[in-house]
Amino acid sequence: MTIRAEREIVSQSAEDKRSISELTALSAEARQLIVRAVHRAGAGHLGGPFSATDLLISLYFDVLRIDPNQPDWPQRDRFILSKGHSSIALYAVLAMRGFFPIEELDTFDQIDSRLQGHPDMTKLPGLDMSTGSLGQGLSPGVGMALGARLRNLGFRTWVMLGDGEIQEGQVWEAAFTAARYELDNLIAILDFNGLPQFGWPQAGGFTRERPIDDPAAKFRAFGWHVVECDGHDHPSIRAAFDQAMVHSGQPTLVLAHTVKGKGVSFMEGDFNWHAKVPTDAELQQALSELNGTASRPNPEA
Ligand SMILES: Cc1ncc(C[n+]2csc(CCOP(=O)(O)OP(=O)(O)O)c2C)c(N)n1
Repeated sequence: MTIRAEREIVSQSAEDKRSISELTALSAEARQLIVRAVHRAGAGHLGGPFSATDLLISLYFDVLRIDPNQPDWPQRDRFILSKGHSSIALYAVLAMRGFFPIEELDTFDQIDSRLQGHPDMTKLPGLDMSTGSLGQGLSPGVGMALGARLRNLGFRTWVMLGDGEIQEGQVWEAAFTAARYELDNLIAILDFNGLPQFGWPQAGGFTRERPIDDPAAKFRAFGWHVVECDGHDHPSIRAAFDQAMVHSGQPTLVLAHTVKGKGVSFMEGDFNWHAKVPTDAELQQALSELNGTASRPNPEA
């Protein structure tokens, strides 16, 4: 028998809601912070963080019930970045949202930094799970959602997955369990950019890894409700999140169609930018492309 927790509307209050133009500007600002941090660190990922940026901005500035001044607030919505290699996107958004100073992004991936290449929840406030080994984030998400139900807490648990990541078998064990327990307080977001990393080496470089076929059908077959959106269009993202939040009796997958490297012309759709550090010239070009819509002026322009 399923005991459903008392549900309440857990999105942010009306005064916190942002306009589409504000969200778009925040996305551009986040991408600038991301590319600067990776360039400064001389390491990190860009393709996956850029495909996830708009989804993260929508969550943290428009949807999640969170309080940066109380990162351990028991009623907060939980968020797990299962594709943990995209940590710099989450760090940028957390910093912009006030969880820690934006200047701390300069320490990304340095020894003793709280901002490691993969998220470490024992170090950084605002993280609900440590991730990085792909395939492992949905399982604790199921546990959190079950815990919320058992304690009659109204929070939701959100988990972001990569399409390459869902080749991992553990994802499907968790997906099966979530549907079996009708966890409608669990929402997975698939950042479906269709470019995992790279395929097999061959003369002239790596082959492109074949994208996973029809993930919507697979999640539906496992008992999930599925909604699709354009993962770079804020109204589309928000509509999908709204649908996910009101659906009952099943967990929901938000299948977000995205572009790897989104926002910088020479990175878009090129798996070589999965984890590549821009040169000084590439950084400047990226910043100037992103600068047009950023909400704060670029200090390096
Ligand atoms: C278990 C595991 N195997 C391999 C890796 C190395 N790895 C890091 S990112 C990545 C590709 C992930 O592709 P995808 O999930 O599509 O992420 P995105 O394209 O959004 O960056 C791989 C294989 C890892 N982190 N964990």
